[in-house]
Amino acid sequence: MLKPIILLPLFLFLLPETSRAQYIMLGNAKEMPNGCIQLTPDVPYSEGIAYNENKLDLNRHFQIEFDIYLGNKDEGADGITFVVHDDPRGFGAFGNWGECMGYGRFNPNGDGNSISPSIAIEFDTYQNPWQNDPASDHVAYLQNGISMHQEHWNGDDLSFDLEDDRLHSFYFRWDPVKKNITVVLDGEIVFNGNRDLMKDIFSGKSQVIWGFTASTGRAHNHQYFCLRRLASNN
Ligand SMILES: [Ca+2]
Ligand SMILES: [Ca+2]
Repeated sequence: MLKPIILLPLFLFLLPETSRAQYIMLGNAKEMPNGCIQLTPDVPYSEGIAYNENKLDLNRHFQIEFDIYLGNKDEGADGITFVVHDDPRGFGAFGNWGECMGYGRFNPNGDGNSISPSIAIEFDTYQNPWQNDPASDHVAYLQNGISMHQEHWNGDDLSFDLEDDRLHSFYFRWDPVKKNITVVLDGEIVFNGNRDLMKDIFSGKSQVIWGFTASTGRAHNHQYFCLRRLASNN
């Protein structure tokens, strides 16, 4: 077990956009009475996306903390992605349904609809062999609308399950000096990697859109997210 991460003292300044009504929502996304944002209802073939109105600045440190809910049926689908993008469609960008979770495309080598340029963290609750998914639920780092991944995190547990009718705490941290991404789920590091996002992904741009995508297919689950904290060293 990895130890919980101690927050860096840099993250003292709360970003202003913490009120609930500042998401641009597509598809089946909508605000819930409790202030959380639903991405998909518990029905087949649903897709929902919610983007924060305020872009991120990749020149700054930031840490984005949310709770995510992935449903109450282990046989459900498909999962949620946290996405950071500069797609030419801007706040209207979306990817495919089902295993692509509203983010990616079915064929990694094809040019089907997907969100790009981008990075994403998927919280995947349904095994799709075409995307190289393990039998368990898992987390994976994705780039440029490609849902297929070579690596994943499931805690080395083939019974790892995120559809347990619970909120799961998650944070995404960006360090612009070290060019480092850290993702923590329920207190464990599930991704840590160095990427020069501005140079290698976003063609030098520092202002990028961020939010969440989700979808269902034949199998389905209620899926939503709730803000915990946004912090930046502005
Ligand atoms: Ca599951
Ligand atoms: Ca999947």
